[in-house]
Amino acid sequence: MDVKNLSKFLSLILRHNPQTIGLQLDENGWASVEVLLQKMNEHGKKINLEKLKEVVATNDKQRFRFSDDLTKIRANQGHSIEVELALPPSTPPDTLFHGTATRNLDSIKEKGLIKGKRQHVHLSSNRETATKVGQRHGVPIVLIVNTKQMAEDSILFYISDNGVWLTDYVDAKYIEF
Ligand code: HQG
Repeated sequence: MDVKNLSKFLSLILRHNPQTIGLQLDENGWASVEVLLQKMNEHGKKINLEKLKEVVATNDKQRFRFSDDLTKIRANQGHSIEVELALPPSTPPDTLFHGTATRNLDSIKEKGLIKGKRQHVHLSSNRETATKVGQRHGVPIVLIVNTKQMAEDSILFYISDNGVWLTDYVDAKYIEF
């Protein structure tokens, strides 16, 4: 498997489906590096520590991180399985961006931004990134979120280790369409 496919597989098991290879994540989303390598190899995904380090280091969005002692690994964000990332709340910039597809607009106007299958609503710090996120779903559109007002209304925000802003829900009243 090349680095890109290994990275996609890691996203699958560290965010959505660890049981695919019989892996267990702890409550904070960490997997043992030793067990991960063993289980991946048992399931035909040939990888060693050196290769895993390469996947983590070269990932375009820095989706994964090792614990400081290199014994554990987790995805920085994007989980659908329940994990407690234990990130401290952070004060967001005055505005953040959310990239989506135009066909979602009516529903977002009605219901706001909901997390759906994921653990958080994801917001980007710049338009360019948000446009790319939206493109994954169809014709992209970037919504501007009044995060200053949300923070003033005591809504909590977290920033993942790879710079994605996370929150639970964005009411439509905070969105500029
Ligand atoms: C939309 C990628 C209708 C929402 C990115 C989005 C991100 C609604 C879709 C990360 C809605 C969910 C997450 C509503 C929200 N009605 N549609 N009320 N509320 N939506 O993939 O934010 O490459 O779960 O706009 O970079 O697109 O995987 O979330 O279009 O950080 O590392 O429902 O995934 O990172 O889609 O992307 P997703 P997302 P990775």
